[in-house]
Amino acid sequence: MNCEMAGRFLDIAPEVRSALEGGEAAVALESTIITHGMPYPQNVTTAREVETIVRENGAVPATIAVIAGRIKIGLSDEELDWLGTAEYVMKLSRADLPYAVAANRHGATTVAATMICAHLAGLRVFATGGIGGVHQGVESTMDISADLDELAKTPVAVVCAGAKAILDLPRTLEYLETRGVPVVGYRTDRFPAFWSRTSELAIPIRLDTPEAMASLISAKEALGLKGGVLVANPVPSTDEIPAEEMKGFIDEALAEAGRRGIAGKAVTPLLLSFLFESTGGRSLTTNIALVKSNAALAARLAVSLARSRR
Ligand code: PSU
Ligand code: MN
Repeated sequence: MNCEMAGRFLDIAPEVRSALEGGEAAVALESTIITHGMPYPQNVTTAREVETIVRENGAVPATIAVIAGRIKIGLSDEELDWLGTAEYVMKLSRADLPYAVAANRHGATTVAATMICAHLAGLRVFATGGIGGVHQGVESTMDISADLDELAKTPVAVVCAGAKAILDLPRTLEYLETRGVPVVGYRTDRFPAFWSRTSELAIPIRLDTPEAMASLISAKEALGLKGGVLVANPVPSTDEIPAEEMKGFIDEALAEAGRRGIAGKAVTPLLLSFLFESTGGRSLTTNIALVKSNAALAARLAVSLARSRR
């Protein structure tokens, strides 16, 4: 555990604890994707399948959420089921986490909050779908996801399929560079755009194996550089929705959010559910495929990191 004082707020599942104590591979998984990112029942089915994929690739899964103020590192089957349909579950980012803990609330952790909890528990690798980023229209809204600053602060490697293409991707990459976050493309020369394998943007660093990524992470630690690493893994080509095709749907979704005056935390969940409807469920199929692919890569990275520590 990385913080003794925080220990009293954490419930680490026995399987996760023994992996951590034995220096074995473990992968953190977030819960906002379950409560605010996908509809029921696909959310629960996907969460379970993702845990299985992590295991098949040699690591122990640790899905993270806050239940009645307790930070759970690893959820039981019952807890996962409950989360899939529960009401009054907060969407927790860095700013919300201490309140949820102090007030015994239920909360699903975003990328930022999952990174914080993973690090407290001693986990170094985390798989998600797509990180939050700089929103389109940032000039007037100032809406920049806390995920980006977290990547600059907290030493966890986050495996994603890029940033969600509803965002301002060029500014998201610029911001990550400003904050000193290494952005690594896995077997790609382009920054992936979540539902699509490529964007116009060149990837800052390309690496083709989990071992090479583990070496980068170890070098970063040895140099005393704070913060995480972002690993961008393009969605498998069989499941991608090409960017040209996705653009029309995204523009419609953004216009709808504008008409309804949606702001703050509600923006990303609304856009995702609008896209689910307008693409006739295709956006969700792609989202599920990319999360699974990220889970497999994260597990292989965790295995490689664990080996290099021995
Ligand atoms: N990946 C997905 N679906 C999601 C998310 C990630 O495939 O719903 C969530 C993550 O929890 C991420 C959040 O942190 O979306 C971003 O929210 P915001 O833009 O409000 O920071
Ligand atoms: Mn935001």
